[in-house]
Amino acid sequence: MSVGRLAVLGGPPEFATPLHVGKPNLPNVEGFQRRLQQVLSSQWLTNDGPMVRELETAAGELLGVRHCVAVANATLGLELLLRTVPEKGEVLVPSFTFVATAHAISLSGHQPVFCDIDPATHNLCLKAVEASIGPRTKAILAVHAWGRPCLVNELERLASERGLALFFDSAHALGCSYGGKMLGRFGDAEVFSLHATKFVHSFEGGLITTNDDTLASNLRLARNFGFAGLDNVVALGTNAKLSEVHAAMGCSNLEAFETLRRHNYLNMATYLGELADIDGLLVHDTRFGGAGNAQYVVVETVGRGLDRDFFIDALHRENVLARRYFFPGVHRAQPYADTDVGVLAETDRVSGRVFVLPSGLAVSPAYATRVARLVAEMARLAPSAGACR
Ligand code: T4K
Repeated sequence: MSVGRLAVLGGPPEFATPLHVGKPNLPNVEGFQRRLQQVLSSQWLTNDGPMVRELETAAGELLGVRHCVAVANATLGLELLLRTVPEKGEVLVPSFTFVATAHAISLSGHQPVFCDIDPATHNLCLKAVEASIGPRTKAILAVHAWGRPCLVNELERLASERGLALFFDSAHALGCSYGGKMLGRFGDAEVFSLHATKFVHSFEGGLITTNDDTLASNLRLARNFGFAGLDNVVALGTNAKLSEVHAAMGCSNLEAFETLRRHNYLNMATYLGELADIDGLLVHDTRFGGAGNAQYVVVETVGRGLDRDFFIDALHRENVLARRYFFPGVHRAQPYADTDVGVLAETDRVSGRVFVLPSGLAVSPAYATRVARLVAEMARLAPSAGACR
């Protein structure tokens, strides 16, 4: 299989219809339709209904964690969690993340303090975190970027020594593991996203997981206006509930977890097989030796001065809608850009180098091969196309 003349050189696009990053997986439509019928027949549509409970139980069992609190989305889940930190102050967080991570901190009344990342892993740099701890620091919110587990043990030790809360933004990390144990049980709590673009989704949705009984019951109150009974409001709360239809989709997709992961692994192997030896490009193996879910295919321009934006432009012309996650780094987005966030040299470097390729059920290994060959051809042509810095 060889690629034709690249669209950037005037050829026709390789794909007739757009290939998205994050096209929703729909592995179990029958299961969803059956559950949808159940929801409609029951006329119980939201407010901690049976489908939400089924989702919480199934996810809790998969992750091996005592409490799983379903919420409307991961952003609200993070916000609710951060609101449980009693005193307002600073929360240490990477800037190399989706903007929701920092916004949740701000919306909960805290202030994000951005720490640089380790360029090899794209996760928080432990030294940077240590150096950023000050008298106003209340918590660390670490992100498992691309589902690659952070330095969990080290962060737990640091947080406990310094009396800080430790939360993980595990939005990317459903089904990923650390030290042979599924993520979900670490720190004080973790938050997973079930957004439509995620590996396992519920249209919109999120899961907060924790082994802390008190925290879990406070979060249940907080997601439902603080109601402890029909007329009994015992805490400040909001509406962060997941509806039954959303939960029905979540349950159906969770049943297909292994199928989805296997498919992502196959695509990842295909991409690596085609691109592992391309000079100047690094493909991150997001299977992480079996600890990852491989939902993101992350490529980095690391040599020959290859220009990441050339790949983005050239791929888009082929109808491959590759993404620049997480460009330009949250510290360069509003409302943070106008504040003094210090120097985040690695974040700036990495966010200027990464592009993400499509995977998931919408992409067969044959499609992945074609996409990879386009990328390889682009890398070959880049110097003559003036796409090297
Ligand atoms: N923390 C981290 C580290 C995160 O990455 C995220 C979310 C969060 C927290 C917050 O989680 P949630 O509150 O969302 O549960 C997407 C997602 O919207 C976002 O959830 C995700 N991270 C982020 C990494 O990616 P974008 O900017 O890619 O745009 P979006 O959602 O419009 O979708 C991208 C492409 O997917 C579109 O071009 C078309 C395709 N698509 C999308 C949808 C929604 C479809 O084909 N069908 C669809 O239904 O944000």
